[in-house]
Amino acid sequence: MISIVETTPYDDQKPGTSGLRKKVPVFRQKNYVENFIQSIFDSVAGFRGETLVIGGDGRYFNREAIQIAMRMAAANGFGRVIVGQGGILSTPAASHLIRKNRAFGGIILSASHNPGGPEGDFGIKYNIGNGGPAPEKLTEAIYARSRVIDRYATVRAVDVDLDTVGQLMLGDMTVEVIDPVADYAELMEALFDFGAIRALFAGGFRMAFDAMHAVTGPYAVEILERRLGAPAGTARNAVPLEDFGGHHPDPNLVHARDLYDLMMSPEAPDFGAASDGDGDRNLIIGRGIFVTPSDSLAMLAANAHLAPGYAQGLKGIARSMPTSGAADRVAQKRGIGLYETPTGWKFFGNLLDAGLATICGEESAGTGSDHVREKDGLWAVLLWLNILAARGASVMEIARRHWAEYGRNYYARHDYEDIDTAAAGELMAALRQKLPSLPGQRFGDLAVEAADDFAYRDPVDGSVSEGQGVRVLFAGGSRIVFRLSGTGTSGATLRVYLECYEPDAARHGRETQEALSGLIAAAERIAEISRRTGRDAPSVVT
Ligand code: VG1
Ligand code: CO
Repeated sequence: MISIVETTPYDDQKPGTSGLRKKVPVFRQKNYVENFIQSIFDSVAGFRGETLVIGGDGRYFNREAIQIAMRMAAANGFGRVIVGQGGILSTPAASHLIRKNRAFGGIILSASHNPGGPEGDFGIKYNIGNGGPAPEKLTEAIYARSRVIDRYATVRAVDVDLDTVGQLMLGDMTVEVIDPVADYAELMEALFDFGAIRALFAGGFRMAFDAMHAVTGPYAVEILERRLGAPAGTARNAVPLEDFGGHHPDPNLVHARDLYDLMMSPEAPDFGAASDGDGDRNLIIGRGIFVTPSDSLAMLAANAHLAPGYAQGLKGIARSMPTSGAADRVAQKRGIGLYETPTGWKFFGNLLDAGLATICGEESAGTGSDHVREKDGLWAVLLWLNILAARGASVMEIARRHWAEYGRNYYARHDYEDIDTAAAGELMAALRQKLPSLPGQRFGDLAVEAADDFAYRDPVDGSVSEGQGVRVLFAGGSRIVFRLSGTGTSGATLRVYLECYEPDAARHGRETQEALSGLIAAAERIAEISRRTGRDAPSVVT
């Protein structure tokens, strides 16, 4: 029944910030998926008879990839696969299932916010037994294996029926097709005060949740509408589509523009939110106010104790380096630890496992806690709802009071997408070369105090990750960070992160781009963005 198939390696199966992401036609090459999955199995040991969780964001090619993964799991000796009905599992739901079932690991099929479809993007990510993304040591081992792989194991069998909940056999392996939503919804109910949120909706509170035709649709309908009593239609675009309706399922001000426009209009409901392709990110918009993800992290951390799951307080807060320092001020005031990690959720796992941090976040709209080992879009939305219910205040009031107490970190990210890869590499190399000469230089009112290439030493296992982004730090706490995206699939994407701190409440009503204009000009002069990329403006500002 088991067959060993000869294969030849590909040289481009290097996982990025979050798994291996490529165009669908790349994944469709002969044995491309098989090579990568066998490379995962060859890089971990001790899974005979163990459980593997498999699911994806429902995008084009999801079902085919799942069938391949299940056959290979059976041939490689796994005892059981748990798979979401229809092949659906949001990333945080998969993380929860791995933990709950004490699974050996999980395979998540997703390219997250990247567009889908036959010419769109696809991705494969491996998560370890703690429910979190494979750490760098393991992704490097997988990549090394993929470069020499010469055979893979599979079983010959008809496709598993993914649409019927139930149990069946694939070779000697059990396959359990489960409801993708139930366990996750139960976990949310354990963390938050559903009674208070139900009362909020019963009192006429209105919300718009945009699932962007991605994986969170069924989760949002079940939790917001069925369990919390929000009116039908609160979850919009709630049916997952293989091509996300032709859109990018990226919850930012460009791709979730309709929601933003609604929230800024006179008809705005009380609360607006969206999630991305695989359900691990969130966008939070109050009536008349967009909450930057960095601010959202700080505000959630400052108010988390209002939710039953966090009533004991937080052990610490972790944020990725480019995320603004707003959360640092909350940590400082509470006297708890603040950890600054490289971009990507894989760096939070050790901190959460060791009990050093309870809440983590990234500027890219990822927020989460120790309830799983992934960022979690709906979790953030529900924590906001719990806080709104407990405080009886609007998003606008909560934000204003937060800034008045802690000061405001004006923040924006400017993305230059799909630029020439060589030009992007040269821009970063030139920046790195400039680092020693930057301190002491002035750009308008801004004086450079320090400049470096961020390196991280994991406080738990001592591993070091270098080259994680160029930081230019100015006197007074303003800063610019430059890094290249590790999730794109065509050309390169330059991300420029801009931040300045304003303690004076009288100056908290400024327009963000205006507050950052000095930094925007300095970024151009320091990195020569327009000359090197041929672009005079970013493609996306968030
Ligand atoms: C981006 C974000 C990063 C996030 C990653 C995966 O990475 O900046 O914060 O962890 O996407 O998120 P990069 O390397 O392109 O900057 V997801 O929701 O797209 O899996
Ligand atoms: Co995502």
